[in-house]
Amino acid sequence: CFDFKLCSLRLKMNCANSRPFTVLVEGNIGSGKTTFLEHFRQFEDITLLTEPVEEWRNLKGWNLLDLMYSDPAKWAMTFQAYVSLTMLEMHRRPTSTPVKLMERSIFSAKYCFVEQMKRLGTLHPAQFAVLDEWFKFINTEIPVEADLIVYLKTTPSIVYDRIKKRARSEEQCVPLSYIEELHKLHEDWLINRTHADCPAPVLVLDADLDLSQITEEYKKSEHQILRKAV
Ligand code: DGT
Repeated sequence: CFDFKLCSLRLKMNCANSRPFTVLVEGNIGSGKTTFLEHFRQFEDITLLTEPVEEWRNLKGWNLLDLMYSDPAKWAMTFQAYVSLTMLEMHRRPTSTPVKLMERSIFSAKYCFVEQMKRLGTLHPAQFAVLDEWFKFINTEIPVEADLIVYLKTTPSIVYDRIKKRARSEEQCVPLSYIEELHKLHEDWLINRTHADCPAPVLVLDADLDLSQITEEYKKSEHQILRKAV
């Protein structure tokens, strides 16, 4: 298909430019992004960059994730500013391998989470405007490369149950409606393409499957992520 040919072309160009083939792993909260990255640990020549949640939970002793969920109107801006910084650092981190797999991106932070906070009113329009200007500056002035997006598509009620089961303390107050809205924002960005800017072709996987079946689903992405595509 067209997307696959585009990926192969990008991979060949990357080899010539010696920058890694960069894959962004996206999906709702609890869609299994970390498990997906872990699946690729068995392969050589891949750098796995998991999301810096632990940094968000402990910045000089402050749990910004908890502050954001406990009092979003007060802390959303601070949290989002730090998310942007840590994400940008991951995008720019040099890697010595030909493939780089990254959990989330500055794009999902902007198109899903910041958009959600704007709609909910937890970000004041002026705060949104500042984050928007930062995003535009980064997007035009700092190279943020992406060659493929893997979208772990899920049903909101299924990930909601997973979130309840894993019981991350900060997320206990997250209602199903929040997950449903976040799902729509991922769909708008990656499937309906409502933003002009989707940085790479999108491969959609069924991430509703349970752990006993998910490995087969993940395998469908191997040929596009590993160098078999060259
Ligand atoms: P996984 O492996 O798919 O279960 O991934 P999660 O759920 O551990 O990771 P993720 O990125 O979906 O979410 C981690 C937590 O951080 C979750 O409570 C949502 C929150 N989060 C992640 N990125 C952002 C962001 O840009 N803004 C806001 N407000 N929250 C974010």
